[in-house]
Amino acid sequence: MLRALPANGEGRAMTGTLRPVLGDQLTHGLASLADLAEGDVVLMAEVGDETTYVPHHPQKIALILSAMRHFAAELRERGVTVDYVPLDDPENSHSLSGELARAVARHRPERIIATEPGEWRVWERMGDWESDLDLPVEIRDDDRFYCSRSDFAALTAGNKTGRMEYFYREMRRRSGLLMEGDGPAGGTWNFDKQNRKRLPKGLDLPHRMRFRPDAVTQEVLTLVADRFGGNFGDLDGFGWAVTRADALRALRHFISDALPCFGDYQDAMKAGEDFLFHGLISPYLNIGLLTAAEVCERAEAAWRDGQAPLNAVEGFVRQILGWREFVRGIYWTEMPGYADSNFLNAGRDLPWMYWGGETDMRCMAEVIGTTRRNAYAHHIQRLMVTGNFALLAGIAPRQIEEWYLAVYADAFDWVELPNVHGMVMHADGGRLGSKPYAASGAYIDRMSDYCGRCRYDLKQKTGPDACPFNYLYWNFLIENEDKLRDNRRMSLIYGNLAKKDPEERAAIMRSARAFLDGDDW
Ligand code: FAD
Ligand code: DLZ
Ligand code: SF4
Repeated sequence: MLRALPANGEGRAMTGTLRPVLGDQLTHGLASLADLAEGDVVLMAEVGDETTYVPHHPQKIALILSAMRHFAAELRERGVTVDYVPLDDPENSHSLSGELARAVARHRPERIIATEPGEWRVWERMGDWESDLDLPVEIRDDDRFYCSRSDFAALTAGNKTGRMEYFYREMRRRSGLLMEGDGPAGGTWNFDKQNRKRLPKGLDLPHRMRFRPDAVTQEVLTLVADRFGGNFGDLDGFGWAVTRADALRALRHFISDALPCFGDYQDAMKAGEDFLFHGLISPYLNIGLLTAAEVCERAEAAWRDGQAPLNAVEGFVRQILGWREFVRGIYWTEMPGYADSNFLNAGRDLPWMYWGGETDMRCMAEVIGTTRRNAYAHHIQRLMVTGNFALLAGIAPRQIEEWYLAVYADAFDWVELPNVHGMVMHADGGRLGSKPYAASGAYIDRMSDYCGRCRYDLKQKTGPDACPFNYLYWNFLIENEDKLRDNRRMSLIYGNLAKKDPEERAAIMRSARAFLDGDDW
């Protein structure tokens, strides 16, 4: 059991520096820990505000609290003084700022050094620390990313139309990853066209490494079950790594067993197979157990050693060096206004099926099922099933954003918000992606085996038995015609819509209205 230092700081010697470390900053090389000195204190606090700002999946809370406790123990083993405030400390103020103030009273430090947080909400509060605490506060850049916030702003300044692909190429040049001389390895920057295969029948899938909870994790699981057991999501079967050593094992296992096929089947979905060839490393990257640089470098080494093909390694590196860095840059350059935009004026309430309610749509049931079981779904499931549905049904951006932020173990505002608000909902009017990823049931059928046993008929376009994605797709295009018709990348689709006669359009809109106003979902 971890205990806080006594709350009464009277009579204590003045400490050098107080260094708060947040639950997603569990990296020994963290910028604010770089010059730890004798007499410094690291503060870590489990607080109610962070465990409840959305109804997090219980596995996400357990992962973070257990990883925090393990990280604190590792720091202590290295001789660092850690002041750790557990969730059930009766004196706990349950806010990060409150715990910092209490720790200042205990230790009377000369100054505070922190690393910038991953959320605007926390960043704003950090801005008040200096005046509230009457102490010098230094906030360091989070250098666990390839591209700092200021670098991104400079790189994309005056270039609002700058797209991920352009940014990614620049990051390849700057990092030297997958480069041959001045050009991309293999002669092309992007192997996406090779990376859209369906899973062939009978293909062997790798057995994925999961981790048995140790005594520390068991204690956290009991606490989480007790306090957050009513949140959406299963806690049984918790198998995430909670230490850097285990996260490194998971990474090695991914690179040897799954990375070689990652590219080919990156977009594929299969009922009952939750992980396929994906990395399962985003929670570790996002809380600091792994760094982006080591992950990309190890993947590149696998290609250079002939253990994985270039289309797989490039596809994987692009997700991290390209997308992950790009969405973070968008978040910090566009916040706080970014979250308020609602380009398509979407406003429907999030249906109960997202929180576990019954649905006859097999694809939705599959993706929400893996989310409940694992606090995980892979990218195409998030984008083209639950995300696509929210886009087509016109769900209010804030409600669907809250869902994504709550239910995935890897969800932090800086990465979740641009993916949902921008990539999925097009609520930013195209700042992140040039067009909405809207798709009918045909896409889901092409990339999965979900449709075969669905109660809805993929072949029917309208009517009570038709696949809802079919008419919702066209209805979405009709409803948003004014806003999307002039988008150059939508011209082909709007050309197809123009070919539909008034009767067909009316049937589409009738089916959509009947479905959306009904109680089938
Ligand atoms: P892999 O498929 O193995 O990919 C490798 C790594 O690439 C991931 O671990 C991740 O770090 C990175 N990556 C891939 N795509 C993206 C992306 N679009 N943005 C940022 N990083 C990416 N990722 C999060 O880390 N946190 C989120 O809250 C999150 N929310 C998302 C919400 C939606 C609607 C969508 C469409 C995507 C979201 N993603 C998010 C991106 C992506 O789905 C996850 O990173 C990925 O599924 C994590 O699983 P993996 O480690 O097996 O990834
Ligand atoms: C997500 C999370 C949770 C569930 N709990 C804590 C916590 O108890 N203490 C803490 O320091 N951090 C926690 N976090 C992570 C924070 O929410 C995260 O650091 C901020 O959102 C900034 O990214
Ligand atoms: Fe989903 Fe439509 Fe396929 Fe059913 S038929 S699984 S609703 S895409």
